[in-house]
Amino acid sequence: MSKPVRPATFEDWAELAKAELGTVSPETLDRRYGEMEVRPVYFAGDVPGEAADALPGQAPFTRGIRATMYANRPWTIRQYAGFSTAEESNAFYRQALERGQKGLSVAFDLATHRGYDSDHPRVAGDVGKAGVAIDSVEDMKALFDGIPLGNVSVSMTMNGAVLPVLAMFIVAAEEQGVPQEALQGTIQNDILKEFMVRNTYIYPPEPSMRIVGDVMVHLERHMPRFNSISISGYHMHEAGATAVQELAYTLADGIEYVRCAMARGLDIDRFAPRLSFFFGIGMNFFLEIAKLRAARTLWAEIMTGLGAKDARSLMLRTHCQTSGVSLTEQDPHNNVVRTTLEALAAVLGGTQSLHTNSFDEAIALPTEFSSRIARNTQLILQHESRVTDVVDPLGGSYYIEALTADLVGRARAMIEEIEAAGGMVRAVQAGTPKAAIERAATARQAGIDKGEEVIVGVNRYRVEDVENVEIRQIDNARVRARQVGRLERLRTARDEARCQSMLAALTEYAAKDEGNLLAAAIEAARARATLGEISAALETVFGRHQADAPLVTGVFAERFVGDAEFDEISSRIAQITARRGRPPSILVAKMGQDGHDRGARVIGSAFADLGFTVHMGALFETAPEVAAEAGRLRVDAIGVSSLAAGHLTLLPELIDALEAMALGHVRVFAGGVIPAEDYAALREAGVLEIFGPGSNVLESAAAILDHFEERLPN
Ligand code: 3CP
Repeated sequence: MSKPVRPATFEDWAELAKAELGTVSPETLDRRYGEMEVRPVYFAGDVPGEAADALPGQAPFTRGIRATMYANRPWTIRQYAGFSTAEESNAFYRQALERGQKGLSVAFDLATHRGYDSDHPRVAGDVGKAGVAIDSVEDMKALFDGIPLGNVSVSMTMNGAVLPVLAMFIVAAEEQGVPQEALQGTIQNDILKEFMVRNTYIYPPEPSMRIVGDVMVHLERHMPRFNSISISGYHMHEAGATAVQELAYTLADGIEYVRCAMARGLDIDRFAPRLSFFFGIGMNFFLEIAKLRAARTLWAEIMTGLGAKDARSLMLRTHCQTSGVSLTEQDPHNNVVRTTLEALAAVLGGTQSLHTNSFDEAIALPTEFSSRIARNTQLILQHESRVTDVVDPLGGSYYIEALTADLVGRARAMIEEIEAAGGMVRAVQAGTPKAAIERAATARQAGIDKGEEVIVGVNRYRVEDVENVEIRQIDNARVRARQVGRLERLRTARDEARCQSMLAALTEYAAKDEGNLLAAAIEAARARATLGEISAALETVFGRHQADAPLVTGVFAERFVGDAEFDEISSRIAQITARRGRPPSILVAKMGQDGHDRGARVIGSAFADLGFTVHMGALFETAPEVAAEAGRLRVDAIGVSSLAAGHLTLLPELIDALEAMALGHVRVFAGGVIPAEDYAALREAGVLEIFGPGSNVLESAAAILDHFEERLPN
């Protein structure tokens, strides 16, 4: 066949493909990505007309927010880090800056996130574990000791406890001689996604939105170089959202924040240039590139609709992080390859700032070695790969342009639907986005368990006896003791009357709905009120939010219709049920302040589909509370999901509490990010099975059933 003179079309290709495929139809090569379907090849006709004259640096910024992009200045290498005490994290930051990192990004521990001081009884297992413990201005000063806050931009991932943390940061800088006007950085301050997926909220949605607004107002007035919010899709991505969901929910959250600031009387073109975004970048290489291009395109359109005039208000500036969920515990050095691919996608998508994960993050906290490799991944991309030389190098690719347009169309439709139903605050309160993300996550897990989605080293090409990698362990009892001592000294040294009057003012502002809560928190921080005290002063008025979301059901079972292994497990459960007169029952529990509940909820949903009676425990319980709940519900087993390194403290505590309550017959299983070297200690404590990341749900269910069947009467 001679080459056609007109542009080639899909139909031309289909003819050639049919000849190659024989009896198989070319449609079998189509692939499904969530709600989308992609074909195996794209053509000029698939590229929307506007792509041809799109300019980088010009609205709608599909090709990038700057005309020169990385050709002039590469993205910021901004590694998220923090652990143990402020001093240890400070030493880590200083070394990272010396070794090529450009900006800082602070990870706070879960106690801090949830507004508790390190001496609070609810946080014994969490202090200093998944981030750095910060209780007071003194800790914040130690965290940035010797780091010039007027020059280095600092991102802080903080949402629930945004007021005390930002206040303490401002006061620490002030005492370093840097006025708030000169501070540069970003505060996450994105509470809506906390209610959907991340769970480090403190107060209910309404007062939480007031806090978001107060932060935006204060920053607009006093901190012009600080980004007042980092509207985050990352956590949705990690919770299993599809690309369309991540785009739509994130941008719809953005619309709410813009409205919130406008309702406070702020001028859109004054605050909008300081809104920033944060996306997760997974392994679907081209889809992730297109996602960033689509996000920029849509945001420019949305902001124009909301009345923005200044081009800077239309620009979607974003940070990206490679996907933690894509990392595997098995054969962990493969994670370097995964992270490199994801980082390249973020860069080809035009990110402003990037975090690359360390290869050991599915196992434990990063070590110095794994952190260096993660940082070097970006340095190699910047200095060796030449990908920075040309702006938007994939612009004009038939596939990338078609994919971008498809994502724009689908996410736009989803946003319109949310808006028509009253906006994202209402959707979050109704729980619809959370449920939709959970359905997507459960379907994906089923696809992995069935082997339809291949993960090298996990469900294919497994190797046994890979040597253990070195891991970082935090002695959290030591960190806690140190923090407790520091808190005692602080409380003795401060002017108590002044401190208490600042806290009382904060409570009054909260109750009367007047004043700016950030301004009041700054006063309290100056008077050496602690993070826990500032949070409690607000909690008195606002209360603490308790989530209560039903599990999605039927999604897992639907994917396994006719599957022999699924049916066998279901029938084992049916037999147990028949013999005992009730199904095996399990309480899926999270303990401490670890709110990462994606795994727990996917397991809960799948187990319910298999026939278990599943109770989802409340989040943030102590070990004795979980034991008491198990007693009240009369469950046979507890499945503890642990992702924030508290397992060595909390699981033995749970087993002791069960014994003390005469519930020693309740079997305890554990899953999550638990290093293999901790397995022996946990087994010794009485944990019957431990399921690491990447565990197959059906195999896990079968292992649990073995323990049930062992104790059944004949
Ligand atoms: C940039 N600049 C340029 C160019 N590019 N000037 C000339 N030519 C160029 N090509 C200028 C910018 O205008 C800016 O100056 C300065 O250089 C810095 O560039 P930037 O693009 O604004 O980059 P950065 O300061 O790094 O800010 C990036 C964003 C920020 C905007 C995305 O919000 C940010 O740093 N976000 C990070 C969020 C983060 O780290 N989150 C961690 C989540 P001006 O400022 O003067 O304009 S970690 C959560 C992990 C999971 C969990 O929750 O647990």
